[in-house]
Amino acid sequence: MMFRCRDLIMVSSLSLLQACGASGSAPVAADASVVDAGSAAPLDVAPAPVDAPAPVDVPAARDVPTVTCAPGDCGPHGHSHGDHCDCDPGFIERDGCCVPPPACSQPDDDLEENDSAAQATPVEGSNFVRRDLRVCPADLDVFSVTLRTGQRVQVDARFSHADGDLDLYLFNPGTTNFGHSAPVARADGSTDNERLSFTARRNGAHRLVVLGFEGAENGYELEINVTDP
Ligand SMILES: [Ca+2]
Ligand SMILES: [Ca+2]
Repeated sequence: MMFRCRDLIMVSSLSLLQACGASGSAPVAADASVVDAGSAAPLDVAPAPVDAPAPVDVPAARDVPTVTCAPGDCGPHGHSHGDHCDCDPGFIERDGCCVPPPACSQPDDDLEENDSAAQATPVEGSNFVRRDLRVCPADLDVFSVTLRTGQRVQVDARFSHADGDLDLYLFNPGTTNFGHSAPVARADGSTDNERLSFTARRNGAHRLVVLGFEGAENGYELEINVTDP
């Protein structure tokens, strides 16, 4: 069997190394193709093993139960209402079925819990501004804006639509079931920010609802201005 000296880089046989003069007395004729194992790292040697990366803790996936809906019935967590599902609190509509929402990606804002008419955050004064608010999936933000007949309210919600589609709805005083009541004003576009304006026709605490479309989540800034006629 014939060996070339560079083949020896791949083996560890002492006899073969000696045959090529690696430790013998007779020099080996220069050969540009031969790698000198004694002075340079052979190119074919496998790289030193790298320490395996330390395991990383991965949060357990949220355990969302499967919900099955027959066509048109919205499933066990809601019921059909016109062309949409009226889902129970804490559920969102997906393809005609009320299902549990995904988890919020960030902590909610410090006005929580303000998810219902009874829990509404009161808006004081003629100019109200908050810059650190968040709508979590299936979690309304409700504000109470007391108006006198003829007063005008303008509501601005500022956010990036690409991060989550938020919408605004304003309801008459006394409204508690937002899913079954028609708003007196709404702003539900599909671009950045929403603006809603309304002139009160009744005295009382109007309810402003900030809602993520189909369970959308997003942070937002809210400004409410009330002006006299
Ligand atoms: Ca919130
Ligand atoms: Ca919107």
